[in-house]
Amino acid sequence: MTKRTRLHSVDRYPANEAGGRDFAVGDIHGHFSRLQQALNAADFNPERDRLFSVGDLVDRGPESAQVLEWLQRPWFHAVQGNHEEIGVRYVRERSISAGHYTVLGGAWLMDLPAIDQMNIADALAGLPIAIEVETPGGLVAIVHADCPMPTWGLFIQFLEHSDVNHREMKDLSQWSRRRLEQADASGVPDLRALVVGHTPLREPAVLGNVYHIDTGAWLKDGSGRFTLLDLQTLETIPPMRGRLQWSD
Ligand SMILES: [Mn+2]
Repeated sequence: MTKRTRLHSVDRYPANEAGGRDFAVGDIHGHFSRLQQALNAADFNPERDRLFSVGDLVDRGPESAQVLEWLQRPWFHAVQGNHEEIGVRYVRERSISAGHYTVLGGAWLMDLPAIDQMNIADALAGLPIAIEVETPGGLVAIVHADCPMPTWGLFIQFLEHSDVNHREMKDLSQWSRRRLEQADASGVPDLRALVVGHTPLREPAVLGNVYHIDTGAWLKDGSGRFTLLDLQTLETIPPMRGRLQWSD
């Protein structure tokens, strides 16, 4: 009864030694064609550049089933978002109802043959909660929604070593909007930058050293776009209008 599978917590990447660029991108939600267009516009070079996703690769958009293809690309690395977590729960535990999952954009998965559902659930379950990337300016970290502890080091230590309240900490890291709601600009002291998505914004928002980069490329009304954050320069493509620090 007490079967406990250790969470796949953190993947670590050394600095880009191919001389290329490292980008982070916000929530994709099944819009891989739009993502490819954004990469083309940035002259993304798959031989040298790397792309890190804040998660929520699937649901809502029309191309969610391409997720396995993208996860196999050697230059593409993603953390697990709350939508990946929900998909895994639907396939493995049925702990979310079909009706609820449909509302969240999961019909594409429910429509697939069981074997495909299981393969996708395996891939999504294997995604890390956090990614760390070394850059010349210091450590940059990526998580779907937030670092829910006072320091990154404490959070990672907790993810990797603690058995207590593990679930709650993971949920906070994938669901929290606290920093934006409270306009909390205190940042994460032991990182150069933390990059998150989860909350669609008209413009990227920087709160302290926390970069919120989901600019709603997946929104149905077409009002959004992908923002690519260069992890070495912390500049965005397209460029931010001014250097947006959050204000009220
Ligand atoms: Mn999300």
